Amino acid sequence: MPAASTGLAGMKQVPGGEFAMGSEDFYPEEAPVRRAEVDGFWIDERPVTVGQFRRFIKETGYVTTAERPLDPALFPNADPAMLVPGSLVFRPARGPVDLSDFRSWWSYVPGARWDRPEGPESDTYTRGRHPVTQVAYEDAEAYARWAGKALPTEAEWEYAARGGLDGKTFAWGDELAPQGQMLANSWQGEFPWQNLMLDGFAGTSPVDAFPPNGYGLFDMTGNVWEWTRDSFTASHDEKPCCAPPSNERVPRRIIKGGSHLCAPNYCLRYRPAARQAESVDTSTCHIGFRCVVRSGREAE
Ligand SMILES: [Ca+2]
Ligand SMILES: [Cu+2]
Repeated sequence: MPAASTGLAGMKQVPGGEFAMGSEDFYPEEAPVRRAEVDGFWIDERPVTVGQFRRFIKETGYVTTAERPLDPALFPNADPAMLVPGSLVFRPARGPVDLSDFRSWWSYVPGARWDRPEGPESDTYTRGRHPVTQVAYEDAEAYARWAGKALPTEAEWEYAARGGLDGKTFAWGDELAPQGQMLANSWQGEFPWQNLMLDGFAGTSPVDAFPPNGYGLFDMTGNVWEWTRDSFTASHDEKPCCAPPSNERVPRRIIKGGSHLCAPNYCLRYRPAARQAESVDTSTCHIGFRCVVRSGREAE
């Protein structure tokens, strides 16, 4: 079927099938490895970009979660002065810090939003081809609805990320950097202070900066975490992750793929099996999303 006329431009068809979901080699929340099955679907080749999101905002006037006032009931311990629209911004530490205290690198920045991801002084003029960030779950859902699409389930996302390579650690095989070549945007060096940028990027990267996986999908690993529609229900303790800890007063969804903040000394989540809980109202500078279309239905 002609993709452009059915709203499937920029998407790839992923055949249905069965695969080994999860991993037993890294973090407890990924285990056990189990057989999972997905029906065929279409998925965006790339994360939704700042440019695409800008078009959505222009056409709909949509106001993102980060631009709305906060509900004090959800943040009983917060300084009232901080209950103003804003979002979480990563700032590298000056040197080694206690990795159990995320406040050493996450700051709530009033005025940070999708087009000013680091706060009012920042902009996205040169980042139209970077993934949009500072989007909460509801914002991703609103975009998907507008585009006639939907958000992926975790199984769909992981199946797509594996690109047909069943049971491998990474989306491209079992080695992080084959022949020394970085194949995704993560963090090399000691998080959160020493960003060696062996992959060429300190923060986000253009959505086609790294080779696609076996299904022709870009950035299924690293760059930005991606929202899935599945709720996070595991009962294990949360292990340290580059994503800010979730607020348990708020429903949580699963994010996948890891980000430019995943580092060997802290968060080995640049893998298809990796997963993390995130509160639906949280937006940060390293969470974005991509959409799916199932059976052509969402695009009709
Ligand atoms: Ca990087
Ligand atoms: Cu991480």
